Amino acid sequence: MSLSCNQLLEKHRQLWHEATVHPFLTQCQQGTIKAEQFNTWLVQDYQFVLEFTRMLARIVAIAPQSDFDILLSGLSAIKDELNWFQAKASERSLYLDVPKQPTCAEYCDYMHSLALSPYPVQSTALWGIEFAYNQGWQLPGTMPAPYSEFADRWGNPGFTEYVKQLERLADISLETASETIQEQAEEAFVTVAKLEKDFWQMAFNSAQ
Ligand code: HMH
Repeated sequence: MSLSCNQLLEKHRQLWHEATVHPFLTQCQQGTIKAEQFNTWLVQDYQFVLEFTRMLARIVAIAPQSDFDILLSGLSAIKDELNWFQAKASERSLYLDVPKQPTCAEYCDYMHSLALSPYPVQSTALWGIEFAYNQGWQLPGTMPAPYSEFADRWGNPGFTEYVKQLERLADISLETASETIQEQAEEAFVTVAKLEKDFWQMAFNSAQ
């Protein structure tokens, strides 16, 4: 029987909860997150997105042509996202060219290592990464300014639709994948979930 994204969510419900529900996000929603915590997240996530861009480009390089439309729309949206990060950092007088904290570096190294995995594994990881932010930023409910803009970036209907399309691509690729590759895809999903949780915790820990 073939594995699906939905099965992964059901099988690893607790882990997924920890990846998408965190005091960092709850405190954004309550307006009580400290500037130091939010700014740390912002600059580290910019570093993350730079590496994520490369990961997505490598996925395009091995994707079936039928997946190009969706993947290329994602790649094109990232161009806007990187510019947006630069604008947000500038508003906050933040310097973006910072060293990666160990957790961010670990996540970036992991994305790099995925290049060695077959398409169904990379496709599942891609969906997991995007779905984590799509859910994480939406689950707390309406956020106050200035956080509403961040919640909207990953929670807006267009992005939600994009993530659904990524789920479909991953599901289709898993349908014909061998059992070994399906196991690798599950491992990738679990790793992404753990790294997402660690990433929130990294930013949250930066408060004095
Ligand atoms: C840590 N995970 C992290 N950062 C992001 N920007 C996303 C997922 C969504 O692209």
